[in-house]
Amino acid sequence: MSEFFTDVSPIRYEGPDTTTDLAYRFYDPDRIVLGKRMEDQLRIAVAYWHSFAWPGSDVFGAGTFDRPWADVGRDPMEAAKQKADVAFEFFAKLGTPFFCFHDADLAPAGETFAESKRNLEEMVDYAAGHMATTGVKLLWGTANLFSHPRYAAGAATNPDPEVFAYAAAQIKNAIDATQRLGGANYVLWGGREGYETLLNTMMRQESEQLARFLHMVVDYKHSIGFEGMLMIEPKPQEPTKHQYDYDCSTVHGFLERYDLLGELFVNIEGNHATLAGHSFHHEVAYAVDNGIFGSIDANRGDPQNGWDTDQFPNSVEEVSLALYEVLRGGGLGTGGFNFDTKLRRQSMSRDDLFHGHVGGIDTLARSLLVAAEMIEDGSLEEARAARYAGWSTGIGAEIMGGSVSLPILEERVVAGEIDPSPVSGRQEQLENTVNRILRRTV
Ligand code: XUL
Ligand code: CO
Repeated sequence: MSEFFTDVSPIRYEGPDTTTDLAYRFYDPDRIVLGKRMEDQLRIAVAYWHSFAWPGSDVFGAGTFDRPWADVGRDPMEAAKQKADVAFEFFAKLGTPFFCFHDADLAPAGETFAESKRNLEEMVDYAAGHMATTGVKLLWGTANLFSHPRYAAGAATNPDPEVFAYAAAQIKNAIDATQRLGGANYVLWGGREGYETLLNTMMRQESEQLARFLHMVVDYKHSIGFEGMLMIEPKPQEPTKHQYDYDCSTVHGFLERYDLLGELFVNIEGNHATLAGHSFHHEVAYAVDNGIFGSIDANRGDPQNGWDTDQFPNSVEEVSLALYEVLRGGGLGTGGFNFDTKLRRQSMSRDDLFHGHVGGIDTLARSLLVAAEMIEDGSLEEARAARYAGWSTGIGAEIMGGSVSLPILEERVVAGEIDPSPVSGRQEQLENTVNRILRRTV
């Protein structure tokens, strides 16, 4: 097997002052942060699709990247094997512990479903071989239920039950592949589970179908003893005009409505949060506070574009705030940080893939150090707790305990026992605290 990234040696931690371009300045896997190795706090994964299956095409132009396995005319299984060789060379040189994949990234579709299944099984065995030699593990697997024309009107939410059935067969095999590779979790991104126009859409019917599909997935997971989390990845739109898994709060309501809470969690993507009009911080805080947090797709959007640009994360402040919430909630569990990131189309040198990941990984590492310092410093938490202190005693505790009614409260207000006075929210002071922690930590 010949080397593909001939100009790049394994990336090492060299510290903040190194002059080596492709080196980690902050990602030091063995460094202990809040009692755990940095590698185990972050659980970083590389996404197979954007980095190896996507040729750098966009809606206006063809692929620009140097990806010989994408050449038409190649034998599809030979090409898939070369792609896997290169992907695992990349994972091993980057030195990160995990990868993530869609069934369609790993193996080519065959002429029939049975042939596609055989291709996937063969490629899963092939990937298992690479995993054994490199020690790279699988953070999660997923099924591509959105690219093939049969899924143009959705998979589980398709008006045609035969498409639902086909998607069910496909997802079963993708879960089997994930289990066979020892995957820590399984993800469902509802790429086209939404609509283009309400004129042809029965929304209620489609939600019932989606719930049925998810119940079948949950039942199957239990029947085969798969122990990882099942996760939904919220996204508000793109490719469809409106997607049902709009954001964390919408997914939470859906899970509650269809009795799926505790079975499904969320995989939160930075750029999906901003597309939904939220901050990344908001989405993570919502999920952690409501017990549905699962994992993260690390990336960012471009403030001038309204679409999913999937850029490498580079804002330590943005990621620190999200990581602060994750750490407050007890850390990542079986989740991780998956680089669901695309190079820009002009980044066509082979080593650009390393530059993108190394910078993104150092951003996560710096953010972890900042978030850990926010926890250890404690002043943000103290201020938040102090703001709500009134709810644990006196009138606050009585209200939440359910022992007082509107008339009782009215009586007390009339009697002058209750006379609230506005208090400062201290926003600027808290923002300054964040900046001071950022500056003194990294
Ligand atoms: C699409 C997206 C997907 C999912 C996996 O926006 O984020 O790559 O992460 O299907
Ligand atoms: Co994603």
